[in-house]
Amino acid sequence: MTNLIASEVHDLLVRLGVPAARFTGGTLAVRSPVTGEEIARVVESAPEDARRTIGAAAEAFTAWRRVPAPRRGELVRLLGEELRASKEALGRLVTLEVGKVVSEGLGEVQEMIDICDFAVGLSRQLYGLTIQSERPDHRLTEQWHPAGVVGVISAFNFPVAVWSWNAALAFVCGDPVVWKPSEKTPLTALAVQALFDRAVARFGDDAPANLGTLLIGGREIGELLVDDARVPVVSATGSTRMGRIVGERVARRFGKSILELGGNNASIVTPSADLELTLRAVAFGAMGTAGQRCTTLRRLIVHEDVYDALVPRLAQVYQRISVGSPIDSDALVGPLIDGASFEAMQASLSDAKAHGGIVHGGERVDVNGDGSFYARPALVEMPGQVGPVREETFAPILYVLKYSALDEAIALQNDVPQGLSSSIFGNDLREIELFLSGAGSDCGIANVNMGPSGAEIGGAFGGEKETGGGRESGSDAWRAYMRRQTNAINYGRTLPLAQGVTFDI
Ligand code: UN1
Repeated sequence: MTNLIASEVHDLLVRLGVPAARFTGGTLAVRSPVTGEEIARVVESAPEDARRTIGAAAEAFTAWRRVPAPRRGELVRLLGEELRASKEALGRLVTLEVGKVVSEGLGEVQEMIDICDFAVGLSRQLYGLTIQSERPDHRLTEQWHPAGVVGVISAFNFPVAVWSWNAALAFVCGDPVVWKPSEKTPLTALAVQALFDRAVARFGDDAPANLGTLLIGGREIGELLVDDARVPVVSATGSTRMGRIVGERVARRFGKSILELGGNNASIVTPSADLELTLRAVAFGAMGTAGQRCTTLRRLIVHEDVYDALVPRLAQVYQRISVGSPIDSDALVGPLIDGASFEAMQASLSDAKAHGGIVHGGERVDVNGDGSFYARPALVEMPGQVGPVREETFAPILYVLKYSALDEAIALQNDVPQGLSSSIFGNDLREIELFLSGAGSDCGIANVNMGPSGAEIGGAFGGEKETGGGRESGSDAWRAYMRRQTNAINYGRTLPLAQGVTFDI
């Protein structure tokens, strides 16, 4: 087993076009969570090289912003083609580097393809407004111009899709991208970079050199992007702790940040819910990706009338859900990313017990020996929203709370520091609409009769409060990658001033 993963990873990387020198003999050791074995040693970016890369991106901007947006869309179309052609290989690499089960590894690449398609269409739709002027013979309008270099800092759990949500939009918007992936997942990033380079080569000469580049390294490399005034937009995905630092530092130099941080997502199960559908949705939402999505369902708020019909059945599902290797079993739950993640899970479970929680599951499952960390997902019945229930632990823990009135459930759902995603299960129109109203969920995403995870790319993705407020992906999220310019045009022969001001010289 041990050498098999490493050699498959090497074969895949070479097949995807990554030179072997990039991932052998470097200083950054990469481990597969599937077995814990070391699978590569990636060459890291020196700070001086990183600064040069940022400078080169700024140089690329001066050319790329002049390429018409629909033509820029053609590059993203070619990137989508490369991703389609390499979906199996890249999806497999996601599975090997992150431990996602096969369908989720492939799903991640599909998400990349989808955002490319979206961005291609968008490249002809970067609309501004026409505004009625108060002055005669005047026209008032706004247009959107490219913003400049976009720095993308991404997390291990969606090692490639998050780049694509940002990059596909940034490229059509006229911006170069410098990407700093998680140091836990540089291999999938190298593969995507190779696919992007291929798309650029097919695209032709009007793509400047260094339009999309990669920085490999830890925190200090990310900080270079955060602090560099040549990077007007920084998009960062990860913990709230990280986002607070990034947001403050980018703001200090008046850059803009797009922050997609922690989630503590809840679902409310009302008395009118279809419990079969709810059971399946909760299982996927809470245990899919081994609880390592920022949209993972972490709190289940169940009405007292359906609690006994739902929660014991859910506990049974937790007991029998398959936990195992994503490469040689059909298990639905793969490994946690590393030992630190398993320890954080155990610490939260102990804390939950200390606060009166009843824990089902959560124990370590031996799948591939000591170096890998598989855990049975945990279902924790809690007496109240206390202790770890208010925090995001990036592991499969679902806290269950009971409620009796919907107002109370909505208040519980909102009473956490995070505000990413949420959902409600039910068929009572009044309850559903209240949940979706301004007095309902305070999250960036609010779903009905499905869990909080698994968003499509067509909608804006992101959340409020400690989730950071950024929006990525669909809807009008593209605006964050451009700068708005308001234009007032006088086509008359006189000079009427706004607000009736006179100034006769
Ligand atoms: C994340 O967990 O960082 O909505 C992103 C979802 C996915 C994206 C998750 N489309 O679950």
